[in-house]
Amino acid sequence: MTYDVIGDIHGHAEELRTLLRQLGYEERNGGYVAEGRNAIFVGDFIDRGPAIREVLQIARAMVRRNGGYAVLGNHEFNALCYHTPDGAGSFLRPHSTKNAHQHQATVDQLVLPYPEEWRSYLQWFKDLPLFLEIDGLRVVHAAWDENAIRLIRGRSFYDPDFLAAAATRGTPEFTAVETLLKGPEIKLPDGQMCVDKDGTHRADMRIAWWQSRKSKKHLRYCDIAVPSAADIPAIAVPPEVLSSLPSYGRREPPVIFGHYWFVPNTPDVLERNALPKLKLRLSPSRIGSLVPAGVASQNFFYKSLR
Ligand SMILES: [Mn+2]
Repeated sequence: MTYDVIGDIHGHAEELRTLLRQLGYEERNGGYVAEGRNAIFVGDFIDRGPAIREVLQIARAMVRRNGGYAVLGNHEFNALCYHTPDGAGSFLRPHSTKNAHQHQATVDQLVLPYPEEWRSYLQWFKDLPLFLEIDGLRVVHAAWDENAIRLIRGRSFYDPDFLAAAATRGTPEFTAVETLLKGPEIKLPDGQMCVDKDGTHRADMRIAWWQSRKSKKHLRYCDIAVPSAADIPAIAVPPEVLSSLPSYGRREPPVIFGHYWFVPNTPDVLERNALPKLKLRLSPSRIGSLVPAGVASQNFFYKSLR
């Protein structure tokens, strides 16, 4: 079986269709099929783009009828929380201006005009796993972390208590789900701030969890930040912080993830224009192609662990 891994689509159905056709898939039963091939979606189907409903129709059909795979993205998790009452007059994800803005395209295109259908997608999101292992390949939306996986293994968002715990900052469930779907972060030293891609000043930074840090005792904040930016301090990370960070060993199975926006030449990460290399580095029987889907600025990444 050849797997086609498809990254964060975010409502870009036209690009998704083009991509599937390019890969040799043909439309059938609302989804797409190709002999001897299967799609793996890494989550983030909704928000942003112009054709969110269509993306969900295609992806769900492919997973349900054609044996495709999908994991949950942080945008789907956020939507579940956004539309679930918290029992105290609000929702598990508050309807703040920022949260509403992030989810607006989905609300306009799907939640309001097709409420029944939208409810069926909320149910489907609950079916999606937070992590997957297929044929020696690992798949997760943002970060593979054994501690997080151990904690949530066997649990499902059909369980309202689990969903509520995962939406409540400070619980172990919140931390685990946050790590898998958004990736690990640490505080910058001495109250320093950095500016993220949206221009927001932040006191914490995302870390490159896919690094193997085994033999590296002395790393600076700028060495482990993702994306690396000029305003991340070149100060040594204290050993106790370093040892608490998730990392990914070189001997662990290949892991595929989406979510991140990388700058070109990020070390150890292959980007879309490195596709020919990828085929050399991973058996083609495992992965047919590794392709970005959706907006050009959000690429899909694969980390070779050899
Ligand atoms: Mn994401």
